[in-house]
Amino acid sequence: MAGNESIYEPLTVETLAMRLGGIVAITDRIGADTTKWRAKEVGDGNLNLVFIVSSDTGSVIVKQALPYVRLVGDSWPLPLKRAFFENHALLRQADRDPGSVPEIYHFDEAQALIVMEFFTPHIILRHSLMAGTKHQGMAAVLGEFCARTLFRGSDLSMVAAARKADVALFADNVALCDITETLIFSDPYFDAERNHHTPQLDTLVAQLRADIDLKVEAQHLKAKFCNNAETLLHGDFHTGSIMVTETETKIIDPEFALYGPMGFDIGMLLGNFWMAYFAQPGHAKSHGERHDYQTWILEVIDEIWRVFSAEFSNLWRHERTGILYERSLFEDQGHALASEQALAHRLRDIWQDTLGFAGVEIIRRTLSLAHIAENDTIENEALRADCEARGLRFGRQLVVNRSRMNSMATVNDLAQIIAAEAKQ
Ligand code: SR1
Ligand code: MG
Repeated sequence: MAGNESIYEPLTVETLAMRLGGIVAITDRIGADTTKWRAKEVGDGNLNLVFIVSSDTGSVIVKQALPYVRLVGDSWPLPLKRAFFENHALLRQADRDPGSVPEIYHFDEAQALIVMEFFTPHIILRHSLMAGTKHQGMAAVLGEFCARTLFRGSDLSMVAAARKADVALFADNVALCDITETLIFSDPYFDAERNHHTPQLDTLVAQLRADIDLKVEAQHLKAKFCNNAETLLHGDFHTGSIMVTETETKIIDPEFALYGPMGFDIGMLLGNFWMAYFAQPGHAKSHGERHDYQTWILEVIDEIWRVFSAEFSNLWRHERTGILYERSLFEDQGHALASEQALAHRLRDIWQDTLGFAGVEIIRRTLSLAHIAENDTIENEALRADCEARGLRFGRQLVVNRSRMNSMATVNDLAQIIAAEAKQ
């Protein structure tokens, strides 16, 4: 049984029932008769083993970290402790935005293993974006999740001692932070060993790597990421970390959790929606077939930002109990308007960071190690390169010109202009 073992051993479909059959948190849900258990390994992410374990009475997810990066193999070792950070992040997210993340049934640190709620019939959002499926209420869930977790994990809300202890706890998530620091902020900007890109992009890639303004701004964003322990971030909030049905949206996989700048999670999220937008022609059955769906994606982006801003503002007005912008300095002095002014300033900073982080996310998902299925599954290389090139041109604009972009309407207009440009 995993709970009694001290030596880490990866699970297999064959050994799982024997090793986990005594864990009450599992048997309570799927029964103690392990001969009735069915285990299937379904991990399609870059790092871990993920099993769906089911019986006639229920199902659970068993997620286990591997001691290396699954995408690359054992030549890239990775600490098992990421399961510990995922467990802690899920507990905090569940507290800050109830119902948004899977419930944890069991955690085994030695085995780097989390047993958690299985969301079914949900699918990974990225697959849904390729299929052209719309989801009611998704944007609101995502905007609220960002506002609640970012606000409630910061000095705007938390007791200072608790937040400082938490910063110290998550500061140890060094290896996963290093992946982000390297793959997102550095590798795309030079010919790094693990990089790869669609060959037709060679000329554009060379231009981007020679683009000094882009490189400097990307490094400013890296400095923001490394130097601003503002709030507990999900840390890898892309459309592969979201599960959906037509009406329900859930957030999974916060193993990259760290204290970082407010705009990072929303930036990564919006960057992935914009990439899905540019990839749509690669999934259309006929010319223009995905126009309506592309419009829907832009509306989702707009709504996520609107809901985020509204909920963040609501929390600012009603839950500002931390050491920043204390009510004793503002509302209690009759300076409620000054509090609104400070809120507007904070939202403006988050807005600009969001655009910048979205831009570097788009660029890294095209030039660095880890790409996105929306582009990778476009078999026609020339068409894939065209979709990716539009994303790259848009991403570059976000990074370099973010301080001159004042509304989501302007940014989505820019996306539409770039999508409509003649093929280059
Ligand atoms: C080596 S891990 C590559 C990427 O996969 C994860 O989902 C993160 O996005 C990471 O950057
Ligand atoms: Mg993941």
